Amino acid sequence: MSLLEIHVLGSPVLREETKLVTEITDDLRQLVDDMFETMRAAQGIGLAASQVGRLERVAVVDVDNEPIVLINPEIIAESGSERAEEGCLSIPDIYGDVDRAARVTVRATNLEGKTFEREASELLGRAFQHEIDHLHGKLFIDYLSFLKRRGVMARWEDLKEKYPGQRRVLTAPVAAEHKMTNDE
Ligand code: K1U
Ligand code: ZN
Repeated sequence: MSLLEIHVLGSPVLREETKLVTEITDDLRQLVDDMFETMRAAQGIGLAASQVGRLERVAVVDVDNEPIVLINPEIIAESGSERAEEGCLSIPDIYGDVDRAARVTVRATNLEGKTFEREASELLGRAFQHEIDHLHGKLFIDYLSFLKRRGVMARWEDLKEKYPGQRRVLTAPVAAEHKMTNDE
């Protein structure tokens, strides 16, 4: 498994429409493994392929220790509305309140090629919507009011200097049992 670089706001790939996956290949399985590793290293609960510079329509989500792979996901039903704060691994240190459907039903394919449907609310439902948006080139800041978005973009002008090449380079978390102590 490898840690992938995460593209940050301003990288054109984040605005691309992803392409339907037509075949589950070893390359796709590797991508999914790497995406889970990258998502965990970044302490996220989801990650879409476009965030790591790939255009396959695939995302991973893990809320409450249940890893979910979403290949060609679509929202087939939604109800209600709920506002909650969101962040994005591609826009570090920026947060904003976003109105989303309170409950969604997602249809997707898993890595075994099986189509499944999953109903979700609360954080899982929000993560599904956030990741599916990524797969269509949409970011949570697109939902903010003109004034809030203007504020976000002004802050990002300073923050973006930390990400040369519009990439965020992660370091693997040090496993607790391998942590160096002063005695070593
Ligand atoms: O796609 C991404 O950028 C990952 C993003 C997804 C997300 C889903 C739902 C709400 C906000 C963001 C994150 O994982 S960033 C924030 C995060 O790690 C987190 C958010 C809420 C609770 C716990 C962690
Ligand atoms: Zn995001």
